[in-house]
Amino acid sequence: MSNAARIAAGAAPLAAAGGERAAAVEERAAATARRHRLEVLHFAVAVAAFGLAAVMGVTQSLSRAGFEVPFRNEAVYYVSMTAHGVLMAIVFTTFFIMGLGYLLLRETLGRIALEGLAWASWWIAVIGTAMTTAAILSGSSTVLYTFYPPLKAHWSFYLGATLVVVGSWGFCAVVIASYRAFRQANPGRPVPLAVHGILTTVIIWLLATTGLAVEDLTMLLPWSFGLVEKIDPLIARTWFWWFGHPLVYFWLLPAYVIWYTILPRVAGGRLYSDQIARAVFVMFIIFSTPVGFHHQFGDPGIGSGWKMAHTVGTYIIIFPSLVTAFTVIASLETAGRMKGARGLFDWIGKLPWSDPMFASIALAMLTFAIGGFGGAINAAYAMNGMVHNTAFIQGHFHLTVGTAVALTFLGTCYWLMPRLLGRELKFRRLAQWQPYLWFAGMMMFSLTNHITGLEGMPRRLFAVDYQGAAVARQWHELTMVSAAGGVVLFVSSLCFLAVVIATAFWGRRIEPPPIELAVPLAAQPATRNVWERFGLWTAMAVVLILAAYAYPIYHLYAMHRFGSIGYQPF
Ligand code: HAS
Ligand code: CU1
Repeated sequence: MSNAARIAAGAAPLAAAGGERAAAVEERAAATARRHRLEVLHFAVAVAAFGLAAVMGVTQSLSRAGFEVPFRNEAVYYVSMTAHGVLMAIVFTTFFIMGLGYLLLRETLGRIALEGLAWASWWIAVIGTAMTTAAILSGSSTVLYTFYPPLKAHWSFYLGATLVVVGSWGFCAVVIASYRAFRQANPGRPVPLAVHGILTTVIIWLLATTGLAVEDLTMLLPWSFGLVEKIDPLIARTWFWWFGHPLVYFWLLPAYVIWYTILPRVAGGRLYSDQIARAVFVMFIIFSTPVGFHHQFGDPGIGSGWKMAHTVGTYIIIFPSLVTAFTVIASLETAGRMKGARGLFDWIGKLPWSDPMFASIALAMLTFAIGGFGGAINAAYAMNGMVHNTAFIQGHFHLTVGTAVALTFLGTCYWLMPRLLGRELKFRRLAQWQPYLWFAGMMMFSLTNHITGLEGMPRRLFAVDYQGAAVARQWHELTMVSAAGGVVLFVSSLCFLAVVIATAFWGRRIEPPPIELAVPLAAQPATRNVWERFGLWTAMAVVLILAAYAYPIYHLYAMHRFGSIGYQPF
């Protein structure tokens, strides 16, 4: 129809209609972005922390291999490593997880309870992050991300970290309040799976951070303020690992939420089983905390029987991840079959490998299969003696938190941006390449670290040449490969940052696609069942934690303690 004919028929001219449509899309995109401001600001902090930490990561891997990067010396290396660990492992992850949690509450429950508290918590966590980062970069707090005493940081480091945790507790309160509001409004109805998973994450985080709070409030803060002169490193480490192990599931479970509730849909299939997923989350509540001694096999003062008990717990906590492997692979198989695959393995080829989110998560999962296997090695008392404090461990955690979790989060950003900002992804090609680069870089980086670790190379090492010592010669070539891996990872990070920044500021406005979660293969039960007895599961977790920790901790406090003054090596 020509414009004249359209006008005669009472319709708007084409150009005007197109313009109106574009304006309407623009308006809807802007409204979506306004609606998701809280989540977007959380993701923005996460991405900023990631970017800063990525720069540090590449300089460290080069420095370790002996390359003369700018400002290279021991002090700068350890400042950089502290910042890299804190920004990647704590800030990037925690802000991403909080943003994801708020988004899933808003989308699946319709609203977030206590949104004012959510905003206040964001501010508190941002201020805490700024304090801690400033303390690290000033050089006064070179304590690495585990901040073991007697290494001593400036009080602002500990206070800033405390504020980040306080902010995360605000997030926990919001999740719990939203869940309670849902239950009141929907008696008997099960909560959506995504919220089930986020609530589980929050319960684990609250159980975990109790240990950190004790370490911080009774030991690190008074010591750093000068109120006490000495600190007991062993007791501090014990409280730290009460926190530090379940911390890894605080990172992992939001990734599992994505694998269970978003990935099957992105792949074009169904979630294999909603009920198995819920059971998996419950197992994590019960078993993820009472296992911390697997980080302390080498520590004196803790009985070997207790270490054995925590080892058993560690092997139990592997089980829900094996079940997850089964369930997500089965879900992906449904996707391939729905697209016509008939053979044993041809469904794999039918998966959307050029979709940046799918590729990120599929590669994250493949990586986790290796990292999880390494975890089982770490957890064996005798084998741990071989790998503890060696490069094997940094290999392990770059596969787990550094890829299974981080690459899942990066891939999810590609999926989120059009939906939260109403903007089309810029540089789609880069987004498609980025996960593959990450995977390749991480294999070069981490597998070599596993091997050099077995050859005895310590972790957290400024330079691997040991000033020409013979033992260091066998590490040399593999460390070069590892450094090259660091460079590939950095290129991958730059691709990610380019896509995300360009999309956020200059992406074309589009109609925001709907946020749709995976549908399970079999209909899920219409009423709440045993998996939703969160009170019961938490009570069981508390009993197990007390059984695993009460006596060993009592014993540590009852022993004669000498304590140590603080050290600031640089
Ligand atoms: Fe660990 C040390 C044991 C999991 C992180 N771990 C660390 C440290 C970090 C860390 C950061 O027992 C260093 C701490 C430090 O600085 O000192 N870890 C385990 C065990 C598991 C485990 C048993 N770790 C994780 C996760 C982490 C993480 C998850 C972060 C997110 N870890 C240890 C021990 C130490 C340790 C010791 C202390 C070592 C020492 O001496 O210092 C288990 O939870 C792992 C179970 C996982 C699996 C894998 C399941 C696979 C899945 C994917 C399958 C899908 C596929 C899809 C293959 C059994 C779910 C492919 C198909 C397609 C078509 C795509
Ligand atoms: Cu652990």
